Amino acid sequence: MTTEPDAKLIEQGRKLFAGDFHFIWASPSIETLPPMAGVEIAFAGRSNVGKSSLINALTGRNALARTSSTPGRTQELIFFDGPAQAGLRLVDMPGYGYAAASKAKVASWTTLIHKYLEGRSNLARVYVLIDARHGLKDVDLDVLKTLDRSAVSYQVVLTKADQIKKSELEGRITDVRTSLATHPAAFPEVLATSSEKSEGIPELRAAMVRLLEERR
Ligand SMILES: Nc1nc2c(ncn2[C@@H]2O[C@H](COP(=O)(O)OP(=O)(O)OP(=O)(O)O)[C@@H](O)[C@H]2O)c(=O)[nH]1
Ligand SMILES: [Mg+2]
Repeated sequence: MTTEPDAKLIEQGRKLFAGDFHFIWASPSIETLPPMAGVEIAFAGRSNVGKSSLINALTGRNALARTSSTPGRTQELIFFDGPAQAGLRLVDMPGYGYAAASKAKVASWTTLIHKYLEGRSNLARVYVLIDARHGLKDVDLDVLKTLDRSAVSYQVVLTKADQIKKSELEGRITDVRTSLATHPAAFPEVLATSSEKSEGIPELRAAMVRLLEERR
């Protein structure tokens, strides 16, 4: 399903995310981003896909990022800093493709998302979250195109893996991998996660440790 990260990286990931992660900044617009510092990793995806929940699962905190069962919860770019020596910053993004919000709001979020993904030089990785039940949609493909254009490395992470059967999940992973073959900036591997059941969380932490090591 995914390449097995070694035990050492998993342990380093556990330690890194056992440290203190805290809110530092919220940006409603591209003009109000915080000064760049450290390695930034962003979580993008359709509204309600589970971005904020994944950040909470990674950091082991129930309410670091605000979650909600109704879409459109996160309305700004929310920045969280990790332990001081780690130099890691996580960014919870507003969701895209939320049909029930006003046209003006959707347009403003979409512009913010694309502008941020295009032009942030310390943005080291974007995790593009896809609901394991639904797979890639057109709005996701628009975001992948922006990431390909800006050459930001990204990886697809399936969420809510607890909601479908193992066999179905395997099929979904294969489908997404096939679609990613035509995207130059995409990681070929697809990670399956469940924030509810903590599945795939140690592996995702390990992937971020590896990225930090590469950036040092
Ligand atoms: N079963 C299950 N539900 C999940 C999982 N992750 C998130 N959810 C649920 O999905 C809903 C949306 O989660 P959020 O984390 O708020 O989603 P988001 O992507 O941040 O949403 P916006 O900020 O509105 O774009 C909540 O009701 C979560 O409890 C998961 O792994 N499994
Ligand atoms: Mg959110």
